[in-house]
Amino acid sequence: MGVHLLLLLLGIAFAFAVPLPRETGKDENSMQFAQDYLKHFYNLKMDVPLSRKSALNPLVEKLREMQIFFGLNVTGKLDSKTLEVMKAPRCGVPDVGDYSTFPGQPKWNKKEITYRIENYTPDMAAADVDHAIAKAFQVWSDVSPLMFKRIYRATADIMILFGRREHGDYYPFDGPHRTLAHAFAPGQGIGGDAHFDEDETWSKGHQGYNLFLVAAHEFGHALGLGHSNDPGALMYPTYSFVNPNHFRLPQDDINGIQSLYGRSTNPVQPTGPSTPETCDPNIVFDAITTLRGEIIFFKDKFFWRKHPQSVDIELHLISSFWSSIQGPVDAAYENPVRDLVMIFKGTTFWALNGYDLVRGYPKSIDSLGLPLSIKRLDAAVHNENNGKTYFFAGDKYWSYDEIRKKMDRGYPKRIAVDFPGINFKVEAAFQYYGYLYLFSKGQQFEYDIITQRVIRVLQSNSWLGC
Ligand code: TQI
Ligand code: CA
Ligand code: ZN
Ligand code: ZN
Repeated sequence: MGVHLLLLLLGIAFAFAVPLPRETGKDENSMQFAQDYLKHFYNLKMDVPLSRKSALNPLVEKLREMQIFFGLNVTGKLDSKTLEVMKAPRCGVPDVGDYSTFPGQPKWNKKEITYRIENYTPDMAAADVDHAIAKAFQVWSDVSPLMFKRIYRATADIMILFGRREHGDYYPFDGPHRTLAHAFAPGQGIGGDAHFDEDETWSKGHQGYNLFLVAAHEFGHALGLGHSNDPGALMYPTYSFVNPNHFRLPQDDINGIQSLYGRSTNPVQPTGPSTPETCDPNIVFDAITTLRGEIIFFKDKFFWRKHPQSVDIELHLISSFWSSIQGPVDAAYENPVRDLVMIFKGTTFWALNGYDLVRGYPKSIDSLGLPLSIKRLDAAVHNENNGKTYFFAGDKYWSYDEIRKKMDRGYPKRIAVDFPGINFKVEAAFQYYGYLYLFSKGQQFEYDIITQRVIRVLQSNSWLGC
C-alpha cells in the first residue's frame, strides 16, 4: 500500500496538466484496446459528463488509476509499459473464471478479520447502516472460511468511514456520482479500509445507491479481489440495483474468494448463480428480438447484443439497461414501423424506443386482446410482410394486426398446423431479412414467410459466433 500511495502522490504532483492520453506514434488500435480494457476493468464511462471541478479527461483519470494499481509510473498516458500490462494475462487469474485478484495476490493471513464503523451517513438510520455493513460481510463469510468481527474502539483491519472530497488518504472523492466508494487491498495501515463518498445518496432500497450492494463490492476489494469481466459478478465494475433480500453471491465471486481463502467450512458447499455460457450447445433462449438492426437474445438476467456488422457479441445484465425489468423475460418483438420493441414478462409488457423505456408502460397483455387465461407468453414475432404479430403460448398462437391494433379473428390456431415441422412450443422467435427464426426444442427453424415452409434447421446458438 505504501508504494501505491507514493505513486499516487507522484501522480498528483506531476499529472496536473492534462496530458494527451497517448504518446505520439501509438496507433488507434491500441487506443481502442486501452479504452475497452479500462471500460471493462476500471469502470471507465466515456459518456459521463465531466464534473466542473475535474478538468481531467476520464480516460486519463482511469489510466492513472490503473497505473496506480499496477505500480506503474503514473503518467496518465498510454505508454508502452502500461499497454504491456493491459495485454498481459491478468495476474493471479486462473484459466477458468473471470474474477481477478490484485498483483501479488495480497490477502489476509488469518480467518478472523475485524471491522469498525468510524462514522455514519445522515442518509440512513444508524441501525440500517450497521445492518447493511454486517450483511455485506456475511456475503463473503457465507462462502469462505472467513469470519468478521465488529469492534468499537482501536484500529480494526477494515476501517469503514463516510467522507467527502479530500478525506484523509489523498484519494479525494469527486462529488455526486462517478466514484461511489473505494477500498484498499488487504495489508497494513490503510490496507483493507473502505471509504464511502458522502456526496452520494445512500439507502437501504433502490434510491440513490444501495449501501449493502456497494459495501459488498468494496469488501470484495478489501479481501483481495479486483474486478471481474463476468457481467453477472458482484465484482463487475457496473452498479445495477438488485433487491438485497433476493441477492445471491454469483458463482464467479465465490470462485474468486475461494481462490484466495479456500472453501467454506459449511459441509454443504454454497453455490451461486452462474452467468450463461455464450456457446452452450443446449442453450434455450427466453426471448429474441431485433432492435434497429441489432439482434437481442434474452436469457435469465442477461441479454446478448449482436451488432449487424460486428463479430463481437456483448453480454449485459438486463437490469443494467432497464432497471425496472428483472429477468427472465418471456417474449419480445420489434415493430419496425412504430420503431418499438415490446418485452413481455408474465401478464405485462414494456415498450422500448431504441434502448429507452417508453412512458406509460408496463401494460397488461389483455390490452392487446390476449385472453386473461394466458399467464405468460412463450414467444412473439412480427411479420413485416403483412403487419401481423404472432404471439405463441403452449401449442397455440394468436395473430395481432398492428395496423388495426386488434387481434385477428379465428385465433388461436395450432402452431403445428400453420408452421409444419414445429410440433412443440416455441421458446423464442424473431424475424430477419424475410425469414422467421423459431426456436423450439433446443433447435432453430428457419421459416420462409413467402412459401410458408421451414427451409432449414439450425443450431440454437448459430447467431452468437459459436
Ligand atoms: N469505485 C471503484 C470500485 O470500487 C474504485 C476502483 C476503480 C477500483 N478501479 C478499481 C478498485 C480497480 C479496485 C480495482 O470499483 S467506484 C461500483 C460498481 C464503485 C463502482 O466508485 O467506481 C461499486 C464502487 F461496481 F458498481 F461499479 C462500488 Cl459496486
Ligand atoms: Ca462520487
Ligand atoms: Zn478514501
Ligand atoms: Zn470495484
